[in-house]
Amino acid sequence: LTLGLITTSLALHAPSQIAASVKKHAREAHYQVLISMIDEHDPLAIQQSINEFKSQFVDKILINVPLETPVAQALAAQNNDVMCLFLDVAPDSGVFHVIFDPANGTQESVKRLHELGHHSVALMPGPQHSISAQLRLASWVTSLAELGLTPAAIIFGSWDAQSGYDDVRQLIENKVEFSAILAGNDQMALGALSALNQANIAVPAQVSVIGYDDSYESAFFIPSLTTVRLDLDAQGKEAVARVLVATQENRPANCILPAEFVLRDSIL
Ligand code: IPT
Repeated sequence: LTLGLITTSLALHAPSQIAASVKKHAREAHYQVLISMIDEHDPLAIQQSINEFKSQFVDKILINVPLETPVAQALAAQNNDVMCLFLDVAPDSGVFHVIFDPANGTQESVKRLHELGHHSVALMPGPQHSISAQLRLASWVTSLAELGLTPAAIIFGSWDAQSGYDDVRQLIENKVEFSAILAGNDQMALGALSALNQANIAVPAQVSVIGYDDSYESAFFIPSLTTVRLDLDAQGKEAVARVLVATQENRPANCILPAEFVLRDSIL
């Protein structure tokens, strides 16, 4: 009994935690997991991995690769002889999925900053090619607009600490005025904290920072990081449970997990 997992780089926070969760919950159901790690920009690589799984008679496949709706729909349609469940697609994609709500934690982050009196918020989403980064960005922008605000700046990153560091250096260099930063994930927020510290900008006294993910380390950043929690173990568990019982005739409902705001010391 084997389950397939197609994932982007396991060096990143979420993919590694999701893989660990999938392994654990699959084992409890007496399934082993075959992992195929691919380059995230390449839909052909996903199809190749699916073909390899098929040739090994693996017919239940979890796909944790950021996919825009047309690509996800095409993959699902081309592979209707196996059961594919998607972990990084838009809520309205129409494909079988277990994902996080891209709006509730992002809305709450903007609301909290506004309540604290912030009007100049710089947005540092993850990579532009990631559907989740796009959806989080869209939700920040909409939430700001509802309060009559426009972002002080938008600079994309690449999920890693270096990109958060580089983004803040760029804001400073371009003399952008900002009193708060919304980062695409906690690793980027860590890089941002480091660049702010180096520029003698105090967090949270001068600039507030909010991350996303709630990685295990985030409570130990200096200052401890306010963020949005993704329960990645719950995502793996729900995904395994759903894909294992799914048949072409009887597919369980999709699942949208909440992304919860976590208040710590990095905002004021
Ligand atoms: C998303 C994480 O929030 C981000 O930090 C990064 O690890 C990314 O995954 C990698 O693709 S969470 C994902 C389930 C949308």
